[in-house]
Amino acid sequence: MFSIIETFLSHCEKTPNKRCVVFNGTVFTYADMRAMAARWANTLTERGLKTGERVALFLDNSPEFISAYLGTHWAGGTIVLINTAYRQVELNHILSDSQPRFIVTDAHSRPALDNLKLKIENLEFPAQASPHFSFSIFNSQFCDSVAFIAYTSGTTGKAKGAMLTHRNLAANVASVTEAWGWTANDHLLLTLPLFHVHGLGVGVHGTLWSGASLELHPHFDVKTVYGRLSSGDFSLFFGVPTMYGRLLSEAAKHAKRPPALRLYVCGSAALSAETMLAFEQAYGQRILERYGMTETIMNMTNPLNGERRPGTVGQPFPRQAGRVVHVRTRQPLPPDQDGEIEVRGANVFKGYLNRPEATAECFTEDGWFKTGDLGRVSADGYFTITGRAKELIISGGFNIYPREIEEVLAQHSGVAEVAVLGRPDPDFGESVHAVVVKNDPNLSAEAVIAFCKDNLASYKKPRYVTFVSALPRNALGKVQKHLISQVIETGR
Ligand code: MCA
Ligand code: AMP
Repeated sequence: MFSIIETFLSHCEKTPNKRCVVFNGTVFTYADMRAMAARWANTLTERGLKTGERVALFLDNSPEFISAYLGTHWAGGTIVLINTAYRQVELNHILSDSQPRFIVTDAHSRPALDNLKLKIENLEFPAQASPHFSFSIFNSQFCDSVAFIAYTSGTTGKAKGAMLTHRNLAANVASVTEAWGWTANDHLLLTLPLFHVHGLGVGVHGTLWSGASLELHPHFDVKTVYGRLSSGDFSLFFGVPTMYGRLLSEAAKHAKRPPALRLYVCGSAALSAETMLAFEQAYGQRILERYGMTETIMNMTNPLNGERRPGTVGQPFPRQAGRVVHVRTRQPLPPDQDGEIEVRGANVFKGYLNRPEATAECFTEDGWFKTGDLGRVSADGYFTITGRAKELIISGGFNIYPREIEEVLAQHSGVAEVAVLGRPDPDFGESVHAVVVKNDPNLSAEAVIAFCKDNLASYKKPRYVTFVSALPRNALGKVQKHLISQVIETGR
């Protein structure tokens, strides 16, 4: 099995003049992207990057993100993905845990790094790769080395670095491109951030694997996206439910619907059956919903041809398996019974960086990965996600761990106690609600929100803050979050 970088390079040989990435109206062909990737590989190697050493990307969407990613792999390095919204708390943790040899950033994102105590040396970027440049680091061990580390949390509040090997990525992209009939003729409109697995592991990998092309946007802007979809240039669009909700509202403002795409795909959070059916009315096409995770990339999909069943995430991708087990006995359950979803396949990650116990805990003895998602499977094999065993808020497709916000807010001198929970939100699906017991009678909701924003990524800040006199606790002193809504209602 070949890696993403090897497959990309073979497309560069065969179709050098084909468009690969379009950004801000500029077309980068496969040959252009190869030259850019080569410059990165060359620079990193000349600067002493050794096989297996880490390069962190702290970059927004751009062709440079993709070329630095490919160049690092070409030089034998491992990528560390970092959301550019992250601030001091997240950055300190990720950088000290992953110890990258280099961090690649730009003028826009760099100020967040300047607050950290890092020894920064600016890297001169050569105009082009040296003429003697020739890399061929690929060997039999390459596919089992770590391609990227992406941070994702468990219930502990501290993010863990999920390590995915080149083999994991290749196995999954082969399954995804097969299931969705992705070919070199496809052109994808990609507005998802590349520092998470949806944008990178599905959008970019699928494109490079198929020898296809993508138009990359720095950000999802609904008016721009609607305009671009109306151009008829695209065959594929991938988004999170928030994006589809906004596209629905946008369509209501226009008399004419955009021309048909080959495929609209949705994931990262649950797509309501209502949005799915309303989208079909407005755009004339049924969205294909699929289910993934950072640790496994893509797990399940509704079919390309066949019934796309609203409210379900479909069936395992080719060469992957899924099952539902009892949450305590861990025994497989018959159809239609609720339990925890487990998955298996060559796509499943190698483990969490520096955390052998957490890695051991998330696998069964016979090698199934415990997703922490609750659900059931129908007699004809369609999986439905019904809830989560892990404590997690998914807001607009971004994962937010209540524990991380609680830990930050607990450090505020005006906060005596705090519990953070998800609250339904029409735009983001769920949003963050902080329930606070004050130490300081003058503490305001605005101060609570500002304190979060100073320390964490802005999207994690509470959208709602409620002050209460006490939090409900059980006999062991554990906060009982399911009772908090009653506390809020009675104001006790
Ligand atoms: C932005 N803001 C948010 C969110 N996004 N607040 C809560 N939830 C969010 N998701 C806040 C910003 O912090 C900022 O606050 C303000 O909104 C405006 O920022 P802007 O970026 O302009 O926001 P937006 O246009 O509303 O962004 C919405 C979005 C974005 C386009 C839906 O959240 C997004 O790109 N989501 C995709 C996430 C994703 O790729 N997830 C995949 C994870 P302030 O102004 O106060 O600073 S991978 C995964 O889940 C697995 C593998 C899978 O299955 O795919
Ligand atoms: P992440 O850790 O960012 O990779 O997020 C993965 C989580 O997103 C999964 O464990 C699910 O809880 C959730 N998720 C992804 N796709 C879907 C979907 N189609 N429906 C419901 N939840 C989803």
